Amino acid sequence: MEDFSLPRDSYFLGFDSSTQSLKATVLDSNLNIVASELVHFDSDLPHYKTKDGVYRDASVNGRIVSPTLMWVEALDLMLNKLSNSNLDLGKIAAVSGSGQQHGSVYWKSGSSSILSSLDPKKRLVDQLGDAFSTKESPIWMDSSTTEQCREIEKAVGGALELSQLTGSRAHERYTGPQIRKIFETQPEVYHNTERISLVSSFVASLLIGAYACIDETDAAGMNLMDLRQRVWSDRALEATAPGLEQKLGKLATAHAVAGYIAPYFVERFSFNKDCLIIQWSGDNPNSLAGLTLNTPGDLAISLGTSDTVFGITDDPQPRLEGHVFPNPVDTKGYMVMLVYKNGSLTREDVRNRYAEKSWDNFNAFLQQTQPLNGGKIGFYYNEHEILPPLPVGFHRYVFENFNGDTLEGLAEREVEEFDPPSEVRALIEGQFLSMRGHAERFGMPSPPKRIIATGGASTNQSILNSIASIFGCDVYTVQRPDSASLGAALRAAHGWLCRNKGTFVPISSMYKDKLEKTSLSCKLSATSGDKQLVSKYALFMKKRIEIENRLVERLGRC
Ligand code: ADP
Ligand code: XUL
Repeated sequence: MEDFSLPRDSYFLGFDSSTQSLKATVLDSNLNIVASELVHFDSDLPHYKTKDGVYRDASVNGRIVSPTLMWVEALDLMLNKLSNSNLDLGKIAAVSGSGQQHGSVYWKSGSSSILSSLDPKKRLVDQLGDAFSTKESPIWMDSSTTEQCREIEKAVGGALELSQLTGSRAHERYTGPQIRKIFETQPEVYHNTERISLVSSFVASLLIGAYACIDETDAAGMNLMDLRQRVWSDRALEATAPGLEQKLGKLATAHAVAGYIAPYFVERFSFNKDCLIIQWSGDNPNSLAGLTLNTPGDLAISLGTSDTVFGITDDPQPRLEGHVFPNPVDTKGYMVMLVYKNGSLTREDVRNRYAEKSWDNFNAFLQQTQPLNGGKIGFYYNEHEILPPLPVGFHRYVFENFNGDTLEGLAEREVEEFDPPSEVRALIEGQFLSMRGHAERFGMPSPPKRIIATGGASTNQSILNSIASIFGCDVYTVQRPDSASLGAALRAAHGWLCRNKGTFVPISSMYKDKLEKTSLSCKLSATSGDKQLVSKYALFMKKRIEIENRLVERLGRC
């Protein structure tokens, strides 16, 4: 039998450069976590004055960016933390990482020489201050590019055509529309840019001291790649901006080696010079890897800054809603995903308004209210929502005398406010009923065989219970809620193995038959329970989607 073991006494490091923090997870050769670290942008790097890791630009509607240099300084800080821990960085055989998807970095002409000659006596942040043609990176929360989205869709023959070509219709946060906006509104920035990186390929570039390729999975979040051929699409490139292909560089598969770690890190932090940097990818694709999601009936729900629902399929049907990406851990198949912008930060806001800023109170409210919330339905948007495309605002409705058996003859009434416990339940039921409804409409399994929950809010048992009763299936969690950095560490090991074997090997060969002995194992955290309740929720969900459709007709823009 072929040996797929990893070299003993070696480590595999995975990062996650996300909206609010930079995280790191280190796995040993048995795939057990031996270290983890966190740099929280707002509190560890307060001089950038971000809130939740971002700047919300009050002068331009929907513009949300992050300071590019903050991500660089976070890496400086993280490597200091790791080298001051007990971990021997010299034993790290491979590194990979996750980036928040869609965010982009604009390297100024001439910066490749700065990258290739980093001075190990200085911090990265002190050397890269002049390396970017714009200091602010547009990120996934941005919604300022509606005009560019419509222009791009029109140029390629419509929204559905673009979705079938690239895996998604044009979305405001997607990198293609963001690049087009920079080209249209700041042409000097565009022309002065020699390379555009995603957050994922950006940090990989720092680590190899040269421009890293963009990986095919994260590239599918740009509206620029031909999803089936896995090459830049000429039609999409032309619809976006002139001379773009040379600024993007080449594509690579997620398991490919981006390069060896740059001498800077060998000298400054004592990494081994043979340490491999494996292509970085998006945070959601890496979560899929970290959750070992490989069965088409399984779904993952990630409850981080954004909420996402994703699974895998062999036969994707790109539509106007949802996203299709190449499978990040296999040469075959696809990843399908839905994304909500109003995730954890909106839960925090409702907690702060109605539950005295405490998760304990929030959970007590969930426990003391009944499923179906006495017919109360809420829509809570603190940010312009992606799914459905609705502006900021709260909307509340009540079906009087609702018992969950029938909605025949019942009309909803709009109300100003609920009592605090009902606000909390309306938020949570609303978020997961919307997920269930849209997931079914997108062709995701219903009910799923099981759900694996991850992200910061997956540590909340009351939320997990609600997911189980609304979706009607068991909910599992992994040992730690940061599956994106865990998945990145696992992909680092996978990339190392593929390089060592000289060919692609399935990622599962590393943990087959021993999953339970690794830090990748899942545990049952909430059970599906009452089937009758699941049907009642189906009715409630139908009604919610009807109200949602009316709200979109009245207030939406797509
Ligand atoms: P990201 O990786 O997108 O930056 P995380 O996955 O780290 O986000 O999740 C951070 C979020 O987790 C916080 O914004 C917080 O609201 C949420 N969170 C943490 N603990 C709880 C809890 N007990 N209940 C609900 N949400 C929580
Ligand atoms: C995915 C998306 C978000 C970010 C969050 O399309 O926009 O989930 O990846 O980091």
